[in-house]
Amino acid sequence: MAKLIVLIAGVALIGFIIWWFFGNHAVDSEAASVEGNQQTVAVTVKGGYSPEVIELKRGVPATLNFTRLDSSSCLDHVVFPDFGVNQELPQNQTESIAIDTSKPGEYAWACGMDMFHGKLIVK
Ligand SMILES: [Cu+2]
Repeated sequence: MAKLIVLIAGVALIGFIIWWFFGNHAVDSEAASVEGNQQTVAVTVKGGYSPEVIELKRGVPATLNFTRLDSSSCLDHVVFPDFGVNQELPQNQTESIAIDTSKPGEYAWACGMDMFHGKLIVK
């Protein structure tokens, strides 16, 4: 009986480890929720970007709401070179950034020093 419990606990632990490493955490990706003719995604800035990959629907006006919780000055700007955006992100405030979704493709964004990265996928 004790052996069985150990076995079950072991299997559960292995399952948890597999989920932890290979589950949804692996790529922190999110598709925008479309409401009417508008899509929005909330991005939390804390030691990086969450989600760091965002899928947008082509042709639907998109707004990204960045909220910086991180106190590091490294993350106090977010830059979208393809859209000519260099937005300041004051700590504990939400800044909205409008994204042009007319052209499908992949668009990278980064912090002001190009150390932390994220990606938009318009399709
Ligand atoms: Cu930085």
